Amino acid sequence: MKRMICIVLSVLLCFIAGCGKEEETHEPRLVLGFSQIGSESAWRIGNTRDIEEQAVNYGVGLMLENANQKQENQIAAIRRFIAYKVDVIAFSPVVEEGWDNVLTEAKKAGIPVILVDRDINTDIEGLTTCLIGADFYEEGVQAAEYIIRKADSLELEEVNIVEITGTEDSTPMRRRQAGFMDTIASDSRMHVLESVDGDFLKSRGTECMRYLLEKYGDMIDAVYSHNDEMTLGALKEIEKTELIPGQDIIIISIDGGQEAIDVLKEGKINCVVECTPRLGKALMETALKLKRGQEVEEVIHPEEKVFSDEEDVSQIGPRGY
Ligand code: GYE
Repeated sequence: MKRMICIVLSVLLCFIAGCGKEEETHEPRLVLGFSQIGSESAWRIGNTRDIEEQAVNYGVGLMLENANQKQENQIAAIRRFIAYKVDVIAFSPVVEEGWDNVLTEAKKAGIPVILVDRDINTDIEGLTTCLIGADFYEEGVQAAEYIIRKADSLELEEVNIVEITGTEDSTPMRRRQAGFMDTIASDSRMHVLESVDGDFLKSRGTECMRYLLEKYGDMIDAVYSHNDEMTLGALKEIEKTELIPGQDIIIISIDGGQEAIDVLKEGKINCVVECTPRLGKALMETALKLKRGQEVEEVIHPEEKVFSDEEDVSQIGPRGY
């Protein structure tokens, strides 16, 4: 009951905040139900904040629900959005499988669905309208191309890599791994000793690194971690040993949040592939188009950069997440 009151209040507030804008731009008002995965990382918290801010900017009434990493909570949230008859549903699926039933219900109710950040895997056509999120495969390619360049510049004959992966069966985990593996496959110097599941969490990054260091010790030449949180957690563990991160072990991360960029500047991380959480603007514009019955682009990938010790990292500005 309390939650429902909160949702209704926030929708009302968004309407009020958006009213001025509405008159100025003559945009139709709409209610957008958004199911967020959780608060597991700086990326995720930045993404939630951006969506909230852009909803206010665009005069969109936002019903935001945080699923605390659980697919069943996301399914329940989507069902509430359907019952509430929101205009558009958006969600960031924690994993790719298991959405057919609830999305078929949304389709029957005539509510368009936007995928934000992550994708789904389904055999049913037309359950979702579009995807707004990063090209995770390309991020994996970028990470691999960095390690290949690094091996060239250090004239390494062999590179033993350990991989700390994101949430099992999630899109960024699958595609960041695939892009990386496909790219290093043609370089005989590269060996992946082991890939371990760090679930995108800092605490798991520490646990995974402890396990990997116990098992492989100073055989490890490089760590490829699927997000900043796990990288920061792994660093804590490496710093307990004699090994110097950034020198004895090459560290590659993905996301590009402030904390990781600060550590990159200290030289303890070698490369950070950017993944921007700023998807709110594209989300609001797409939701408004759907409400007006206009065509939308099937996939919207934001532009992303790579930050590394190959450039003057002291010049990287504030990240905002
Ligand atoms: O890299 C990670 C987060 O899906 C792109 O999820 C997102 C990932 C991001 O928790 O930090």
